[in-house]
Amino acid sequence: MRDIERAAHEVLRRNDRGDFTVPSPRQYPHLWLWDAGFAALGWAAVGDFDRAYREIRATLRGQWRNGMVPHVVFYGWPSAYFPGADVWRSQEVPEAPPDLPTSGITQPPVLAWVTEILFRRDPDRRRAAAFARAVFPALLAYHRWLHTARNPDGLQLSLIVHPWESGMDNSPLWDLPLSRVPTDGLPPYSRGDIRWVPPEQRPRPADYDRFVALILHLRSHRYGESGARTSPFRVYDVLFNALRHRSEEALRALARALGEPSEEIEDWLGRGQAAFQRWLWDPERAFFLDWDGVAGGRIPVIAAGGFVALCAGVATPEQAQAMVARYLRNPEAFWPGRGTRYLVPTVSQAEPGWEPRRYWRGPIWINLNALIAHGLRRYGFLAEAEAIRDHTMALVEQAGFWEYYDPRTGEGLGIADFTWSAALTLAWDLLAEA
Ligand code: 9WN
Repeated sequence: MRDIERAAHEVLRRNDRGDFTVPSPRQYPHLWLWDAGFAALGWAAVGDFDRAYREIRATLRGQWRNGMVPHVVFYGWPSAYFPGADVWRSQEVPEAPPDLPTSGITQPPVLAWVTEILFRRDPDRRRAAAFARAVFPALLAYHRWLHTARNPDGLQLSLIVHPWESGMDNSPLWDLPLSRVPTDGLPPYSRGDIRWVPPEQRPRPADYDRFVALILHLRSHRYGESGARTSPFRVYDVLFNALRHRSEEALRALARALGEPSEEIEDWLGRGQAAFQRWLWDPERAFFLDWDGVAGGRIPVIAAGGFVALCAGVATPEQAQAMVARYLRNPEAFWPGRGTRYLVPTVSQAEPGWEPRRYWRGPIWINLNALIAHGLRRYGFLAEAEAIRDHTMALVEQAGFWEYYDPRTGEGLGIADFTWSAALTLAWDLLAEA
């Protein structure tokens, strides 16, 4: 093991709570959905498949009866985290687990993809098959929910109703959609996140007001379909749907390996692929853009999440080529050279909303780097994928496992000893070979 891998393993061990890994002991002391997926890959990369499987099971223990997998499972509640279980109040909703508080929204659907990687890589084939067989129905139910409850306009893409469902909380992508969220009469609340991280690296107060207002709206509809339909924030996000699609490729592979029927999954894949082309590809800008479900049009913001479409294979080779040439390799947008030194800032520098030190508005995140590199490799852009890997390893070696990094200096930002930065340093190749 290289020194950096030893250090990464140590972060995982410190953040390990037995059945799940906290993203950060202080800032995020519970289980988060996509963090758990990345953590499971980290555990597998150090050979601990049993521990990886426990991570997935702990995530699915939070699953609702309607299939939804919540973005937070509040193991270890109470804590200083805001908004906590007392705000979400999942236990007042009949679909939620009665004995385990959770949030009422989801997060990028990485679980089936991760499960399939674990299944394929586990040297103990009996253990792998037993695990895959045990979780397959829950994963299928989750994707069925994504295709039904979250397909209110019939676009065949899954709707997100809160920026937190995208995982990229305060991205400039949401500036316009969030501006429509009313905040009058919002009860007072106190944020926990700015106790540990400078406020200028976190979302602004106006964003938090809208995050909270959206929770209260969704909660008043018991997080059900009427709340999604009437939500003032309704977006079809590229990253979210790309990970849905990639996970459904994985589900299909699992179904075949387990001898389960796969027609329904094939059908989802066909619809998803067509929907990416019809709604999300913007021929004029030559990029996959999010669709604003309220205004009925694409959101003209170039953000790194667009490249994640490549890891789902939903772009044509020509589209991938255009995205790489026009944006990735362009130093006015994402490529280093003019202002930045490292790949991949979360938002193009050319965007007026670009802020290189503020959370999802410009800094580099290791999980996006891993997903983008994987997608580039899928389309044969090997040199670009390798450059992203080199930059990522340089960032963690120089600064440590931070939550995010300044693309101009490589300085670590947010919270230190962040789980997925460590886990994906270990699991980079696991994901890459998927
Ligand atoms: C809200 C846990 C999560 C990540 C998200 C990241 C951040 C939460 C927060 O932390 O979001 O879900 O409190 O800011 O944006 O991607 O999963 O690491």
